[in-house]
Amino acid sequence: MAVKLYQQQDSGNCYKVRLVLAHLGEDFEIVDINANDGSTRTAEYRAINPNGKVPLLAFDDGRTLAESNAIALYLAHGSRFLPDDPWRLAKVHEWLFFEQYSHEPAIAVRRSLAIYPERAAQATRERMDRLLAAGNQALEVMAATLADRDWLAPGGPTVADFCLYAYTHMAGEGGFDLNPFPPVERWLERVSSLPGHVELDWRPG
Ligand SMILES: N[C@@H](CCC(=O)N[C@@H](CS)C(=O)NCC(=O)O)C(=O)O
Repeated sequence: MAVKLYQQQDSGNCYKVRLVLAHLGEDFEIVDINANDGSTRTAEYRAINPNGKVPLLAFDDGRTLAESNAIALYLAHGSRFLPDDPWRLAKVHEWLFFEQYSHEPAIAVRRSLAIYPERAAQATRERMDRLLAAGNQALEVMAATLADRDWLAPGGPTVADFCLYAYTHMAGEGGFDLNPFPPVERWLERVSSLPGHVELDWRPG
């Protein structure tokens, strides 16, 4: 079934989906849409995603799926990147929920405040300090797990690694220093060395 990915190239949430699709070897069509200039908030776009955000996966039978981590879980269903075993699967979910509540809101948001000129006015010193502390705490949690195993969820690489890789590998753009977290640096190297890996293919100008 043909699938379209509505996305913005520099968004880590969208990169997660491209990364999962690349590992699965699935074809897809890209529809670029600017998430910074209001294009995701038009009535036309809200008709397919009422939440007005990217990424969005759209199938040719009219079905749509939003939320990057839900998309990753759906795409990876039945593949080697999503365990059947209930415990290992629960650990994948644990990391994906962590990513959305404790990681992305700090690391991705600080990055967007740092790199998008249109968001600069919102980057107050107090907010940036708070996001730095919260992001470092998330990195500490990852480092503690990765100190004694290779992948976030036990048993091998899963969508948890792909989804957490996205904003962790661009944390430097948000002013985060990964040097104090060697297990995280080694894990980034491991994820990017997997066969089938694709780069973000965008750098701040
Ligand atoms: N929880 C969502 C977050 C998606 C999200 O925040 N997307 C941003 C781009 S990274 C967006 O579309 N922003 C446009 C807007 O909120 O108007 C996910 O994981 O997919």
